[in-house]
Amino acid sequence: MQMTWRWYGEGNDSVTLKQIKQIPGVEGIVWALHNKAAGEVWEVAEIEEVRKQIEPYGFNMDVVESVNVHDDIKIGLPSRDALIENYKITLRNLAKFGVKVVCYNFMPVFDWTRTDLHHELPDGSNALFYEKKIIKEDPMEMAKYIIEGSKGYTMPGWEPERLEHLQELFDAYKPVTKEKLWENLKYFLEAILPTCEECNIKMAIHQDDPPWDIFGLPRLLVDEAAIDKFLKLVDNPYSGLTLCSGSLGANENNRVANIVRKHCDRIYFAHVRNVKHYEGGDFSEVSHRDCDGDVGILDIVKAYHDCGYTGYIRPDHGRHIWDEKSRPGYGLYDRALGVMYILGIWDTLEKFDKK
Ligand code: DNO
Ligand code: MN
Repeated sequence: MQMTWRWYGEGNDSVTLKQIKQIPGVEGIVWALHNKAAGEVWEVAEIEEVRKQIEPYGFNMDVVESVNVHDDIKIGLPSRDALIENYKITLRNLAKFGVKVVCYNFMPVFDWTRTDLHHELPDGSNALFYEKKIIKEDPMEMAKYIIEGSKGYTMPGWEPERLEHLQELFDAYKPVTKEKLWENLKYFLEAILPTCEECNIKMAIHQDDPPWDIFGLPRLLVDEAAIDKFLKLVDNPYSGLTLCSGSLGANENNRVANIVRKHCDRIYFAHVRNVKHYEGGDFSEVSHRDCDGDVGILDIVKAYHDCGYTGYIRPDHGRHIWDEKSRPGYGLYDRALGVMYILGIWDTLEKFDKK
């Protein structure tokens, strides 16, 4: 496997490349053009700017997270074809820089949703928290609540420009049933996969977070059965998974290690994150240490190791510790501990459990 680190870019992240360089084992920066709205072409000159920042540190830029999919594509509007053409141009431009994996998601309207971005854990650290009863029926109210709590950082999918059109967006989604959303996902993949083959870029879908329907919007990638269905929907090796243990793990019935063992050859990017369950479906993000949460981090990393996983991996969100001020879930310290924990398990398995 290859250890990576998600970085939001110069001036857009509290963590510096110099700091990342000092974390043992990190080989690649997982990056994106975060100023781009979904549907816009990523121009070569803009990608070149990022390359100039990353390469002097000796990191690869093989993985992009994410090239977001425009809602018109998810809804299946006639405008989707032009937007898909833009997506293909972006893929071709990324290929010029050697990009190998593009992470994306197919969640309607929002990326991940939490109700508290600074929930205090018993040890005094803060973490992202989801409490079912706080999820407001009105997504606009929810958006306000989240923006206030995010301390100035814009969360992916919750950008103020997008939220201005929230009601229109919700109206447009009204006819989109789960079946329709699957069809639209299939349409999107069938349209872009020839370009992926030509560019040698693997598409890696991220699961929905939380893995159940919210605000009346359908959600597809929520469990093992849905992942099985997805991989059969378009059975092409250029379409695979970003397997996110934290997103799936929010549902206590999901056994992520089983999914790793079953689909290892179609996993191109691994997100390792731990989650603790509370009564009634509430959950908190916690440290990466196995016993601090419920997703089975040791089983998951062992499953990757047993399968001879050679893809990209990263710690996912971290807690906020040691008074760090950072983008929610994306500080330096706890994610660096996550890297060391994952590498600690991996190195131990390499040395003592060689098959
Ligand atoms: C949460 C994060 C996500 C992810 C996007 C990918 O688990 O990994 O925000 O970046 O959903 O498109
Ligand atoms: Mn993730």
